[in-house]
Amino acid sequence: MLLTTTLTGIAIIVSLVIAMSSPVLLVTSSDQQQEALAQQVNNTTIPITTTQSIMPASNNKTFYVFSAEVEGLNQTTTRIPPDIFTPPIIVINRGDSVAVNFYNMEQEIEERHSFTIDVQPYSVDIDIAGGESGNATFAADDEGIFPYYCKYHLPTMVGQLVVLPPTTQPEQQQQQEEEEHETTAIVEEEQLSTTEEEEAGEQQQQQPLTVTTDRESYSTGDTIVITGTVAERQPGSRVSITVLDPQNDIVWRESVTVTANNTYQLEIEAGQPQFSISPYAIDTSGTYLVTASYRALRAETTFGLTSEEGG
Ligand SMILES: [Cu+2]
Repeated sequence: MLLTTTLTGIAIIVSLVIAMSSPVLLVTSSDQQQEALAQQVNNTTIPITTTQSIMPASNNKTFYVFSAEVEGLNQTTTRIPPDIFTPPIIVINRGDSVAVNFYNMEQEIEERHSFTIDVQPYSVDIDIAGGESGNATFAADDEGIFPYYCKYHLPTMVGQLVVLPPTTQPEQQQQQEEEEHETTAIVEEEQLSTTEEEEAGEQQQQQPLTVTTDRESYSTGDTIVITGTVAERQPGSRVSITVLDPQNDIVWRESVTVTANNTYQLEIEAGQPQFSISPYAIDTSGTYLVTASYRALRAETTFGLTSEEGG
């Protein structure tokens, strides 16, 4: 008898939870059950608490991203690699804390893949061998669409990090926007009161990020040496370097490790593509733009190329 009573009690609590989440069920319940429900509601509030805690508001977003392959792609005729990301799109809100767990699904250890974001303010580089996994966490500080890519499988292995506005109430949002406008106004005032000379002096003292090439211009076959410095370094810090050709096509995209004395270096042979499948190389005459990205920082320089093929 005691056992039966206990079981009945559990059954009532279970049906109470179901009834609360579905008003239709409440309507179809028998009178007896409804009486029992009314008693339970008076006696305990446990099921109500349980129902509320099922959906906690959280700004922590965790994603699992995998390397994948398009089956049946003919690399020889298409001249593109079959490698892709799954998923190709990650959607978050500004203010979120994001964790990305990246899995290299290759069986061969030499088949590396990377999950790389190097558009400010984001700086992520999970670069792993076949069969490995790696992770990165970062705060979603800026709204917008930011590309993520694999350093080894452009142009196909790319994706988009979509950062939407925060999911706050309209009143809160308005307040935030007003605060942002005030901050912007103050910054503008400061910039106006600073003379160009003062700015130049400050930059020389503590350049947070620099980039330079060893020469101003090169010819086909020359080695282009890109070097630079960072002011603040942590073990494993990497600088991402992008080179745009005179037509604004990306001809090189690579990240390099910052050494213990806060410098970095990348050597590129003019005329050679970064990957055998890449349609672009530093091989047409004109001015090239070099951009170095490091955390939220960005630095630029240019160099010229005189193509021996007369291109
Ligand atoms: Cu890859």
